[in-house]
Amino acid sequence: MIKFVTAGESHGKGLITVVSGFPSNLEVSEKYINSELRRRQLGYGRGLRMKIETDTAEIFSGVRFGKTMASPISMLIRNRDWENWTEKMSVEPIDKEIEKITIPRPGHADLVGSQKYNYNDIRNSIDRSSARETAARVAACSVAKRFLEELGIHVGSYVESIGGVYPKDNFVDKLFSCELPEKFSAKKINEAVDESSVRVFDEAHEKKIVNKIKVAKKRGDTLGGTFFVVVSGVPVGLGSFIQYDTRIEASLAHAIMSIQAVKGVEIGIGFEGAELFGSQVHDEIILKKDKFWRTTNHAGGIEGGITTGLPIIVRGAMKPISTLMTPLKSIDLATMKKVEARRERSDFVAVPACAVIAEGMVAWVVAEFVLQKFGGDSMEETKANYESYVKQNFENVKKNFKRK
Ligand code: EPS
Repeated sequence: MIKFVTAGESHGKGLITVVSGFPSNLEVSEKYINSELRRRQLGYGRGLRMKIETDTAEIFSGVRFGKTMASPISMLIRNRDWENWTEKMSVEPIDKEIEKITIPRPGHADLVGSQKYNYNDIRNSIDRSSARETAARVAACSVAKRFLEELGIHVGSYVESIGGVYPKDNFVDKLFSCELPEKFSAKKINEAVDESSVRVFDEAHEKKIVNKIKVAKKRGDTLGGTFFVVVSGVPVGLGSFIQYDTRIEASLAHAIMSIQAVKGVEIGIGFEGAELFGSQVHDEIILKKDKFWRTTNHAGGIEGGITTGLPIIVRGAMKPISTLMTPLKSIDLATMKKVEARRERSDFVAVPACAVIAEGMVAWVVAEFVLQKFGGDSMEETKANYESYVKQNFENVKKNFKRK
């Protein structure tokens, strides 16, 4: 099965990821991965670090003449900022006195990390818990995204709200209709919102959000928001109700919740469904040419832990970044006295980046379930298995249930 690990500190030499389990003969390029990395770096409201870095992945292994060899793919993203941290983040012990960080920021991993790992310097908590790690994730997940594209499965994402600023036109209804309007097909979503400084559809909404971010900046404050991830071209039958850990929405929720600062996730209409009658929630079954379809997609493309063939729709909520320029109260661990939390260079808003990361994580989960179901050591084998299943699925149901 596919796996990835990441390594690296935010202000260390760089980030590394090792990706294994993908079939051979999948076309992968640094150019493709780097364009995903670029998307993660953008967004109005990011801090100065993004001006220092131009994240690029160097493929170290696993790819030859532009195609995977089925061997582990390893990648390195160097931290340009490292040159400013060679002493503070030195691998070897150094003679010089390095100032220790002793004041934890509320909401960050600073305190709990230090309590758990017996650190004597909060820097150790900061550097690995930082969302800088997501650069390595995006690199790893872009292999999954590339893999899915070969099967006609596309993943897109957009920002729904930042700091409670939602679009005037509530197109969420359209998102949950049975046929995604062209605007909401995964590919189109990215084409449309990647142009926007906050990854939203319309300019009026973008302006309102930018103004809200300006207010946050002025206050020395930060903002969170909500985002959607949409997967189109999904086959019926990924995931299963057989065990708790085989349900695809459980894995999707895990993937989204694993992203730094994410505090909520919904599949389909999620929490809204809890307030409605069953008749208002469930998607009626209809026939559409040679497949089963639904009149709506409130289920977000998943019933009984299994994909229905309609687009997968996942919504996530990111809390505001916890580094505040107008700090909250904290305790100095060196004196145990009440103090203001530490200020540190950071982002004011990172919801647009979070949506891109979520897109990658969702692609990873879908690729995982595709490979579990269809297997294959080479792309040719995976594609052949996939295509024969997709072709036969509807006919099999008809054959199995036909009255004699
Ligand atoms: C990030 C790099 C970090 C932050 C951000 C994400 O850079 P630095 O801490 O050096 O300014 O911009 O991380 C956080 C907000 C956090 O709380 O850790 C990145 O590459 O995405």
